Amino acid sequence: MDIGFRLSEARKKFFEAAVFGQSAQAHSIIDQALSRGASLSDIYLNILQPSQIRIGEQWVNGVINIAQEHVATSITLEAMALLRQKVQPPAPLGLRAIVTPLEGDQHSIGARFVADFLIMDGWDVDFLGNATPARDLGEYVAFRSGDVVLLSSTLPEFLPNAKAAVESIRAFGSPGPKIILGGRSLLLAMPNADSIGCDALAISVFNAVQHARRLVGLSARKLSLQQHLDFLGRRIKAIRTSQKITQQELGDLSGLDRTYISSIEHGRQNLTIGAVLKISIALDVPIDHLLSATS
Ligand code: B12
Repeated sequence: MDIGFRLSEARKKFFEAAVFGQSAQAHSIIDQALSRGASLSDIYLNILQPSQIRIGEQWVNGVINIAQEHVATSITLEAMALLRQKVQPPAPLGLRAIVTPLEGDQHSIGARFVADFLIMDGWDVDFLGNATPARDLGEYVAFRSGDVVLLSSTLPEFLPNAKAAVESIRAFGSPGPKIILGGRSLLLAMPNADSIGCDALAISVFNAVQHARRLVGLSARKLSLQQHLDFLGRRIKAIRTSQKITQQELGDLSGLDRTYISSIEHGRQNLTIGAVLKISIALDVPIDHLLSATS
């Protein structure tokens, strides 16, 4: 990537264009990032996702209103549609994945991310953009002979709908497709895969791809060290912010420097197992909760 180009600058500019409805400006920022060497994955995870999270923070704090959230979300969706046209998937796998938000959950962008990362991995993907009622989902999956179904859950209150979705899919015959449940709500409430009846739980898009491959008997694509560090950093940040503690407070609780915490969260620190352990104790989560999703 062009060393003069900074994803953080593109992120800031994209966010500002999106919340003010400047669609053409937002798209040219994405084009510029691409032309300066950013990968599709960089753009999704380091520009679009953080921009959506910032929208959520500003919306909750009353800095932007719901109309600005709507226009920004729609500009993000447009940017993703344009980026999808640039995907050059590897050889098609000949396998179909069906991706949908859970019934009741109106958040669809995370599901769209998962769908697009699967496309980049060579899957045929049916993306059901809206929260799909369990019964209709079961019928659709059977009709399309899906190999893997990925259910996306953002709000924990709709997690119980995962069980109904799984039962409906399984009712159409055995063994049926493999089913993966994932999304932001799993950071807040880790359900039991067996009681829901799904084959895997996962949080990141990389895990979505890895589990989907594993469940259909394909070898998992190895993640690079940088992808592991990026994921671990995002995971720590998500748990820290969900607990409403600052980087300084996490530093104090774990005995690590605030700047060190900041570089971990940005995926710039190749940290030791000892440091991961200190952070897991400070956040009061098991160490494998931080590491498992990266394995
Ligand atoms: C845009 C948005 C909306 C839009 C959604 C539009 C759309 N088409 O998606 C609208 C306006 C509809 C909306 C509504 C609501 N929202 Co809202 N929303 C957001 C916002 C700002 C962005 C969501 C987003 O696009 N994130 C970016 C994506 C890429 O991230 P992601 O979803 O986490 O997905 C990633 C991973 O989770 C993972 N993943 C996702 N799915 C899957 C699936 C599998 C299988 C796997 C492996 C991985 C995986 O991969 C993705 C890439 O890394 C978030 C803020 C935030 N922090 O996310 C709030 C947020 C999620 N919303 C929130 C709330 C409270 C609501 C409402 C209840 C508000 C209200 N009072 O009405 C309603 C709920 C309506 C409903 N029934 O669902 C809260 C949730 C709080 C909580 N309890 O967790 C948030 C966090 C805002 C906040 N800070 O309070 N929202």
